[in-house]
Amino acid sequence: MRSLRSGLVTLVTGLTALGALLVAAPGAQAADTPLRDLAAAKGKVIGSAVNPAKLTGTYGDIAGREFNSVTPDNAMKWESVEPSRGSFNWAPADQVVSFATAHNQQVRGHTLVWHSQNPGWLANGTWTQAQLSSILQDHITTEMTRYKGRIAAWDVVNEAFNEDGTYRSTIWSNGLGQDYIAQALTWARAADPGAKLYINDYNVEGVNAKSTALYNLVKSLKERGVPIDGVGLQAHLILGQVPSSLQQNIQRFADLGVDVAITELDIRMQLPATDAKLAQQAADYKAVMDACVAVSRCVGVTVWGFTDSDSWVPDVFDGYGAATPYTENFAPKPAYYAIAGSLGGGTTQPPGDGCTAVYSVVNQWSTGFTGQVRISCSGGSLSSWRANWTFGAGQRVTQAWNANCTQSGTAVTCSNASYNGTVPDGGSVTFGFNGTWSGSNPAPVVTLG
Ligand code: 9MR
Repeated sequence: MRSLRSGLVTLVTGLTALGALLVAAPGAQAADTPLRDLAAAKGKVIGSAVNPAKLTGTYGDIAGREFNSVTPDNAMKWESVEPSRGSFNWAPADQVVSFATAHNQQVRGHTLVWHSQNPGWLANGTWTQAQLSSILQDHITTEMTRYKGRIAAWDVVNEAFNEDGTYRSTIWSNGLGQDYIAQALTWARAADPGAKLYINDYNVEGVNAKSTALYNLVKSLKERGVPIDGVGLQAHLILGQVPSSLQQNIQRFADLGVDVAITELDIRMQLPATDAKLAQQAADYKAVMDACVAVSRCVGVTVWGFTDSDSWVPDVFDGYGAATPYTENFAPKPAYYAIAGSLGGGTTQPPGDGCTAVYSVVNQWSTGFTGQVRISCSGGSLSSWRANWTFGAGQRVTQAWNANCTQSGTAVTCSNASYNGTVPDGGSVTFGFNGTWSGSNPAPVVTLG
């Protein structure tokens, strides 16, 4: 048994009628070596989609520290950059590019030619083929020229195929014919010859009808001398369903002479997240990472948002979430350590590995509340513990039981009592306290240390 020296744990908000309970996060801090350093040592990219409005504070710190590539989640899409014709809004996209420059990161440009998130003026307009062609060429040229030299890779064409491998019916395929893809790539090369040009899609991670259609397209583009540098496998995956042919599929694209990138990785689960599901998710993340690491032309992996509070999944898949490597309170999840492990960092979860702390409010009245912290271990153990947190809204602890608690300013430290320092593997310890609050009573992030 070891004493837990450090460990970022957390959580809880979402009280069910003040009923309590909540999520557990792994009892650990980020591994010593940031993911980006591990990735760089392997010559790989580890990236995240980022929301430019959030790139400050803890979110910005993690984005800058852990990743060597960023992809704007929405800021470079057509509806974002040209909401009305001829009127451009580059500010959010600029923010991402400046952040990347400041943090010595690559940028993946996303995305130039898509059926979705196009501005109304474009989607609802009536265009001749010639007009549509010149609108598309202008768009590609304008956006790529603005960021020329600062974008490592562009998702030039996004989601061109149906699940059965036929071409998706879109404003582009309908208006310009299937060769819009070759035209777009050719215009893109002319606009920024230094950027790697990708075709990106989802449900093309394993060998299947859709990925085979993409394969055949890339093969024919290469044969025709159309500029194409890479294939993006989005990888919006479901827990326990990493395709077994992932590495084989990456390899067959690589063998065509193009790079491959995992561009939008997330692995969703039915909520609530449990330890077992988080362990499965870690194994799934590792499988994806390992497949990329194993193929030299797989340039790297980008996650589609790095925290669970920053993921598209809960908005789109009812009852699903927890798809990213960090909890919504920025605690690294087992998936984080799986990524680190695959990149050669070992699965170096700090002491206290397997121990989690859960903060909850069990009762609340006009000026006071009763709080509880439960420390549980599964796959680890503790011989002593200390739980630390900062109250964010002026709350104060007035009395505690089953722990010795002190508060200085906003900082609270609770250490074990003489009789409950031991938390065996598979066991748990709970302590409680009364406190005061006014205005709001948000749940703090708890650090075990
Ligand atoms: O993360 C994006 C989300 O905020 C948008 O609402 C959504 C709209 O389609 O697009 C999300 O990103 C998508 C990406 O651009 C292309 N592949 C699928 C991603 C998830 O929907």
